[in-house]
Amino acid sequence: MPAAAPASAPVQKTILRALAGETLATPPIWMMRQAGRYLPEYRATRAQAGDFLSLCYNPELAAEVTLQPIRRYGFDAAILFADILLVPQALGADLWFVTGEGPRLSTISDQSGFDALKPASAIHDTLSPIYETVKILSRELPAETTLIGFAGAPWTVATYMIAGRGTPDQGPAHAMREGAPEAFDALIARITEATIDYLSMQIEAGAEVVKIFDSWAGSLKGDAFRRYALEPAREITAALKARHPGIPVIAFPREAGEGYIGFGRATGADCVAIDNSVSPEWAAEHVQKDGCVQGNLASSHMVTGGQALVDDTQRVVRAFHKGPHIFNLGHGITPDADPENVALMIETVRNFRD
Ligand code: 1CP
Repeated sequence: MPAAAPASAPVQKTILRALAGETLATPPIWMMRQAGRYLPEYRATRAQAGDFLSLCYNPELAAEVTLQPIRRYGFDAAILFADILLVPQALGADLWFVTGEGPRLSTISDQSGFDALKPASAIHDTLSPIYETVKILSRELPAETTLIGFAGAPWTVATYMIAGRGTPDQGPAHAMREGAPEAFDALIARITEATIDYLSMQIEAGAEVVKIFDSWAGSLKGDAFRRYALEPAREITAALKARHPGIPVIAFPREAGEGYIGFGRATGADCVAIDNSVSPEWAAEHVQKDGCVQGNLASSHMVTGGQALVDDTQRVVRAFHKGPHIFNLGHGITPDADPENVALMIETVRNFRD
């Protein structure tokens, strides 16, 4: 006779169950940029740290801002507070933030720029405080909350390292991809290697899931999408799963459109995060059929609120409720969002009955 499961067997965390392919009655929920400027407690801690980068590299304060939205809202997951641009800095790029404008980095346009970078093995000198933040979080988070680590995908990180800033069309990165393809490929390979080591250290420190943010994947088309969005995600996922068997991976090839179809299977990622430029019904039909999806409420609802927020939240839950789903926004919450609207979204998700 099979032994009965002990009555005290721990219930697995909801996010991990969804990532394992389970369809849950209520989808687990977290929110991109859930620790951020829309929260007064975040602004207070950032002021205490001095500036954004000092906050990222201060393990106690970075853990504190990671925990703030968990305390306030009881999200099912916490995402490590850090930034995708710390990897370029660890590879030797200069990085600074201009208040009111955003990040600035030194630029790379050719082989000599690439040659000046540090080897991937050097990143831990800079990034070790981040692993310390993960260790604090894995001690301090509530038992039911999943800890997500993350990094930028190689293409998205490269767009910032090449242009030195965020760009509307990623023009400088496309120009280098076409004009200096060998140096560009070497850069993608260097970031890929660094990302594998960085995420691996986050997992060793206690991250239970990792997410790869490819915010600018949408500007890669055809063969370029396959080479620079899909292939690096596949390589990173395979290496992480070889080193840490069973570690769940969420891939976010933002604005991939048709490129979302089959992305999970082709990369080995356990979940594909969907932005809100595609409808939830389309994503349920074409992407969720292969496994877990995450998304995809428009983040503008966190600013505008009201009945439209409720209606669209219900629409997302309804569209995905026949398969594994993690509720999230289609992109990060913006600083002008109203914290009350976040509470309304969560209440709507958790009270949903079909
Ligand atoms: O406090 C501040 O003023 C800084 C705002 C801020 C925050 C809160 C930045 C600057 N980064 C972050 C944290 C951050 N960044 C997290 C923490 C965890 C959470 O989600 O709560 C994460 C996951 C990121 C990821 C990130 N950084 C991405 C990928 C996701 C996305 O939004 O597309 C990107 C592209 C960045 C770069 C970056 N960092 C910060 C800004 C303003 C930007 C975008 C710059 C640009 O494109 O112009």
